[in-house]
Amino acid sequence: LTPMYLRDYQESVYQIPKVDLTIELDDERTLVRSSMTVERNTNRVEQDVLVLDGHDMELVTIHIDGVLLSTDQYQVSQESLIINHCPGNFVLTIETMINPKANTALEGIYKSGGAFCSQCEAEGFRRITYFLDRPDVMSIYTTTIIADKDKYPFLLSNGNCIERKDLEHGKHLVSWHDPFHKPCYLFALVAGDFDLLEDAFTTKSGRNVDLQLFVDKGNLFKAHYAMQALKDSMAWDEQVFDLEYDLDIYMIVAVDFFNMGAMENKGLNVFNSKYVLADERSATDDDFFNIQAVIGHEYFHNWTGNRVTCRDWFQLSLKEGLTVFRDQQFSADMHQKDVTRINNVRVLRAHQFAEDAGPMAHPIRPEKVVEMNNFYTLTVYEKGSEVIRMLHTLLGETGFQRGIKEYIARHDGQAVTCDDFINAMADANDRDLSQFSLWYSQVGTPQVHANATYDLQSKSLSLRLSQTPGAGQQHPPLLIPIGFELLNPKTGETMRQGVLSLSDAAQTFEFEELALQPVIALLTGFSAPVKLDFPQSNDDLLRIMTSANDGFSRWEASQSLFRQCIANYYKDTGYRLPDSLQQAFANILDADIEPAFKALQITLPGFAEMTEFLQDVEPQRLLAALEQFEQDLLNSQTAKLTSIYQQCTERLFGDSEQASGLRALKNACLHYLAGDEDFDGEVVSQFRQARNMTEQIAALNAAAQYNLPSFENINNAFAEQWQEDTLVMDKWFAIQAKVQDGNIFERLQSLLSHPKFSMENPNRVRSLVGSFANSNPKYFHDPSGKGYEWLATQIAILDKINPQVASRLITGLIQGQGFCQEVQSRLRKQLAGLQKLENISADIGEKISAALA
Ligand code: DPP
Ligand code: ZN
Repeated sequence: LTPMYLRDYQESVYQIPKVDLTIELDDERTLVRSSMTVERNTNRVEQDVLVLDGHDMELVTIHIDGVLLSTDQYQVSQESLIINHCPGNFVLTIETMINPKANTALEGIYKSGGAFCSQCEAEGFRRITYFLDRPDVMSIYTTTIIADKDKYPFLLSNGNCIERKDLEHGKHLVSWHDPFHKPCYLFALVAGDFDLLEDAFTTKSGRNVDLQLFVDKGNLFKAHYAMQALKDSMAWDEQVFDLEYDLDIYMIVAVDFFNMGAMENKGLNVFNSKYVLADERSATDDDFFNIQAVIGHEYFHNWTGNRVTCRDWFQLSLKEGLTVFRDQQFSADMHQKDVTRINNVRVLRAHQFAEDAGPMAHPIRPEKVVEMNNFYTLTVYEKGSEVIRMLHTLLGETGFQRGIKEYIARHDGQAVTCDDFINAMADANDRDLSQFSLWYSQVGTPQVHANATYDLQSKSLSLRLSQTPGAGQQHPPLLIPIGFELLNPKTGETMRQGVLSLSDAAQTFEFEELALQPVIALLTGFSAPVKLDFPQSNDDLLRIMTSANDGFSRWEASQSLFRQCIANYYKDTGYRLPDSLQQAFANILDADIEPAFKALQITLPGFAEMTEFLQDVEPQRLLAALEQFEQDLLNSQTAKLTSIYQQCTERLFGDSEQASGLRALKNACLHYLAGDEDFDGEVVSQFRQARNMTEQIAALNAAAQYNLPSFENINNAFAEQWQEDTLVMDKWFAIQAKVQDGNIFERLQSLLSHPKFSMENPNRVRSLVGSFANSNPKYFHDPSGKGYEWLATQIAILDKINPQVASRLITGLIQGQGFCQEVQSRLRKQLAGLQKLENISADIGEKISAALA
């Protein structure tokens, strides 16, 4: 396990300005001929050795300027091809043979069902041919694909199609030319037989762009929403960022076997079908939301990622943090701002905070990497986006856009660093952002402590803020924007609001001329990715909950009340719901607020969020506390919950934003109500009468959650109804893994040999194995250690098939830091066992070593 360090970065001695690829597709013997123009950018003859990256393929021939090299002129190893005594400028032609069918790692070129497709980010191109597989080597690609015409009528690659012709033996050839320089990680190839949805978009400067969406045969009816999302993304990026699309064609292909969500290859996005295919009957409101967000995300990469790319992989957040920020802003504009923001924060706090406190904690710009695939993390993506958001807060929308313009003007066509980005933002706004840039190198979640005193005499408020690094970390003070709102305690009116810049270890902010002692909402909009330590009375929280302008703060106040109460249940098993909480909960239920917002307000902090909030957590005790709290809330408000549930049902119609809000609220109520077995009949009728997947799956989920009498019955009905729809069957597998039933381990075991399950398909694996580890805390943390053992067993199997997927699933085993010692030692036992695996991958190897260190 040899790490690479950011500090060791060196420019490439060679560049490859031009690549011509000819790829003759075959299941097991695909021939790749790569003809490259190579240029050395130094005159030093001692640097005449060219080291190309390559992995897992057969080298057929090498030519330099048309002359075949003999074997003493180069060396091939597991990971590279070394060519000695190269001239300064030359044409290098390499033929390699690869086996797409045997490629279960799903990097490079592989088969997904009947189609060939590719995935090159981060380092997959080296599995196609020998190359300088690093993002600062950028080339103009011409790609020719040859394949059987019947089986593979569509042959696709990046850029514009320049040639098509039929060949003998039933084959055909298609050539593509991409006029933009790009790193090899953005190369893509697809060959298959698809249904095609076509549309067009006229850019604001009046150019026509053909839009093509390729899906598996028979799935066209599920492609319309994604197409609309693409057009909305294109229009939004023009309106908000003044960025226009640059090629004449934009293609998206949906495939079933995919390690990630989707991939932004220039002009030819490849998508996990989960983020394309949807119709009301088979997809939930969340699915629709995510499809739009991921389509947007990949589209937005065209400028932030493709036109301006990363110099090296340590800079990944340069494109990902920025592009996540862009997709979150897009979603917020397309839906309800507050609701979108709250959901972003929930993910961050439940999962990124844990990562940042765990053994794989790293800055948003990592400094040390063993396996790059391990750094496509919540930290690089979600915290990276929060860092961009803080910049947006500090500079304002106008200043931020000025900075983006400058960044693109300076760096279009280049491979750059996070520092280049910050410098462009700083220069465009005449600001010194050197302190801010510490966010790129710090590790851990900082804490902000707040303390307020009001002086009646002078009518002034003094707010003392201080900051401390995350546990076990040390770094100089950060620049932290702290949003605030001062509320009149009597009327709830906003007396002041704004953003404070906390830049010292401790600072005091004074507010004058406040006739009354205000209630303070701090960290409004979740203005920084920190933990806020600001104890507030229930009265203050209730005031914020009902009166703050800021939606995040209203929601957060209710969550604070809940978290505090759950902590009391956790500490004292005899604790019961206080009247004040009953009243608060009733007030939320009665409030005249948007249904989607109310749904979030009555959704309790989950197991993962609470683990962040407590120390040395005993999982079963926390689960019992959560369960009892929920039960007590239900008992105190059964009538109100039932009546809202019924009202929502009556008012539900269609696919509008309003309807999805009502569904969210209805299902949030259902989540409580199903805790009473008497509600079983209602659950069944919701299941049977459902007009869409949101309602149907919520009913099945509730039945599984409480193991209701009807569960097996509707569970089987669901599997029967949807057996032919793999994406819906993924939802079913996920539910099987969450059933609250002592026989869960037998159930899981038998599902591994279910005809619809396959360890080779990442979506299936994530649905069954991932859902168990992440969403069934009760049995995952079974005191017998069986849950950990079952997960470890699956990881060992998967590591041989697809190390990237194995590595994603290991999170539950390595992030034990919030739990008590017994749990931690049980987890370590499983990790120690896994560490002994023969030929362990760098992917899980890196994480296990970090966890056991
Ligand atoms: N496809 C992944 C993403 O868009 C990696 N670039 O985030
Ligand atoms: Zn991305």
